Amino acid sequence: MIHELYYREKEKQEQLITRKNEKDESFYNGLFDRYKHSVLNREHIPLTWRYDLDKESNPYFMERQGINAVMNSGAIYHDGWFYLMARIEGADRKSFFGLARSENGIDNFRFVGEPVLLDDIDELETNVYDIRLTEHEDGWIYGVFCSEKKDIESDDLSAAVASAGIIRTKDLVKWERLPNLVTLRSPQQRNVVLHPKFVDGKYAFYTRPMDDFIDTGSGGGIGFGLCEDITHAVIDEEKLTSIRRYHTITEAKNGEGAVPIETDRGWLHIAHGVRNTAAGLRYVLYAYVTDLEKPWIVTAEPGGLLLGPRENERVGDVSNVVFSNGCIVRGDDVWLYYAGSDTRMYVATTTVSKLMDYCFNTPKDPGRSVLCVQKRIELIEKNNRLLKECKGE
Ligand code: M1P
Repeated sequence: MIHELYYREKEKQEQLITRKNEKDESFYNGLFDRYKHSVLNREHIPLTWRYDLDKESNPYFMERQGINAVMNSGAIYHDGWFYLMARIEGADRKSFFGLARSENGIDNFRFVGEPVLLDDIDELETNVYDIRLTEHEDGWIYGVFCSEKKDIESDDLSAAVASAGIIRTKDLVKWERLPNLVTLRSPQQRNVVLHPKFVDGKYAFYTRPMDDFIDTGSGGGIGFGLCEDITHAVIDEEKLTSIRRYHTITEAKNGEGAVPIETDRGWLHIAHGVRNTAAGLRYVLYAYVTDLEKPWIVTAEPGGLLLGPRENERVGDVSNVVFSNGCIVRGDDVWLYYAGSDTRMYVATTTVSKLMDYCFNTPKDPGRSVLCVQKRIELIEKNNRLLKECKGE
């Protein structure tokens, strides 16, 4: 017999799922809109994924398999739906993937099917997370995610090895697992993103070479590498693309975020940059553009952050973090999905035109305060001249 509390909790969840999400009018920057509510959080997870509904075996109607967070989600528009492939973190800290979909990309996201059961290709793999979904010109939809296992060479209990796992599908239902990406010159990888087009006839990946599980060490930034065969993906050389710099938002580390967006002026990238503070690492989003033919060559690099954690977004399991691994583009419109503090998912909406204007017309980080002040004074003086002229209108 189904526990009566199931119906009460189901009704509460229904209200949450069908709640309208509106623009947060208290925020304005001319570039994107934020929204009042998160688009996905742990309360969106179907009750059947968490509770045993049977009154006999679960008399207290207790969560038997709790969920801690819903975060870093890949995104894709497919068959008329906005899909998020969410990183769902169980109460046991293990993450897995689940698909939620919505008709407008802003609200009414509802999980569909069951959690994705990956082919078990390595019994040492402990955790999987942060998938990026790429609709590739070869006809497949690929998911590239972080596959993590304990570093058995180390005595440190926290020492782990991260690499990029690869799955592919045609329908978002049946997933085929391919061998993990091998990067011959980098011992660790996270934030690996498959480029949607062949480059020089090869599969192209944005990588994030690291010497260590947490620190990127000598890894100078986001890498770019080619491989011949995605069914046995091996990258030898990794060129650097968006590099880390002292006293910028990428000083501690950076990583590719969403799949790059093709525009007539180049590939538009949304990435994350990390800096250290007394309160720990601070993650923000930034944007850059690369050349259409040579998508590792940076052609526009606006200074500073595109989107940083604000208000509720700042608070969660890993506070002061925004992280994006998925965008959806339809025509000129962009839905930028990002997680707040490793806890819940948000959306910001903008357009490709606005993002490109931002990328090409925001001053580059000049690297020193005195130069930043000079740049700002130029802006103020220009505005003052304009205000003076317009007074006489
Ligand atoms: O906690 C913030 C993020 O930390 C890692 O990202 P990165 O590899 O760039 O440091 C990941 O664990 C990511 O999932 C997490 O959101």
